[in-house]
Amino acid sequence: MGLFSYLKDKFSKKKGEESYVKGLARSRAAFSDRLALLAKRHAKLGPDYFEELETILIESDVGVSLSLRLIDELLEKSRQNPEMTPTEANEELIDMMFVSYVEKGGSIVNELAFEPGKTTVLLMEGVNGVGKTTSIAKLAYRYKKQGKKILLAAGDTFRAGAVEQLGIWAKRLDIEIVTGKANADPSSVAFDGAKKAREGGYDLLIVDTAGRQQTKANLMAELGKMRRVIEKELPSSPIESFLVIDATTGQNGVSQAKAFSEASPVTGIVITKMDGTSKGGIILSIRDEIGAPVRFIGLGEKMEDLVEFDLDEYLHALLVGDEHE
Ligand SMILES: Nc1nc2c(ncn2[C@@H]2O[C@H](COP(=O)(O)OP(=O)(O)OP(=O)(O)O)[C@@H](O)[C@H]2O)c(=O)[nH]1
Ligand SMILES: [Mg+2]
Repeated sequence: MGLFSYLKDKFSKKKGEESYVKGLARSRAAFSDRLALLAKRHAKLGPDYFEELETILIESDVGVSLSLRLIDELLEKSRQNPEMTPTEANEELIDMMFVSYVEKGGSIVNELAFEPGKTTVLLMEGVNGVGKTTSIAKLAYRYKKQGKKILLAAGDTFRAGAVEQLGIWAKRLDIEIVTGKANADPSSVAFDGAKKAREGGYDLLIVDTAGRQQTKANLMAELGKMRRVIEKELPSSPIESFLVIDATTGQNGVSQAKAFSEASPVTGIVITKMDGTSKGGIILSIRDEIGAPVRFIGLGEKMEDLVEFDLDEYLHALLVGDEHE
């Protein structure tokens, strides 16, 4: 049984996570509906079919290189099986998308790991405006609900208002926060946060970082320094760094993310604003270009609007939606 039928079957029995289906509604309309229409309009697989399919993939932000690889592979499969219909080809395509994600390897555990007696540190990185601070609030909310003792560090001292914005979230979530003065050295804030986390026995320290700096080199140097300060203060703590990417920025966001991941180690990706894009293929493209696993996705502005990434749920929501409800 192909993945498409498997997903349909699986989710018709167990209703898929609603937020996924809702959050990806625009992407589904742009991708799945177009695929279905394509299969309807073509009785046979031919050059027209493949050309249109390529356009759909690229327009859905699957990325040029992955799109071309998928098309090549599908062409090869259709040569081996000349009887293949467009509907079957579409189903093959979904299988191949699944494989392309999985074959990048790595852990599929998205949740942060906690070790007794240690503070897990999470650095949130990404260019300005992508949703770092909001995602920090969402993750803090998530782990607070799980009973974790959480500390925030307002390491974005570059942008006026950033400290205050995180402070508002901290208050709303009733979580402690460490702040520095405006234009303070972000590393000093990271240091204060790490020290307080160690002394206070916190389970999780989440550090906000600036998205903007005078130059990219400055930004990267700053992130490196923050990390070293934390490592020194919390030597045996697991440190994660999540790169936050705005789904609505498309391939531009992908190349920004690539530059970031080349300059500092990234252990996971958070893709925000999935609710605001019709180009849901960006998840596959990011995974293909950056390699790091997508750990969480943002589906709205509220603190509850963050879900753990799940490849099955994602593909289901993108392709099948709620037709079984
Ligand atoms: N629709 C939607 N909006 C989001 C999501 N995540 C963040 N936003 C919005 O995006 C805007 C920017 O979010 P911030 O969290 O301030 O982004 P940032 O990366 O911290 O920005 P800087 O601190 O300026 O670098 C805000 O208006 C958020 O409400 C999401 O998943 N969906
Ligand atoms: Mg911010």
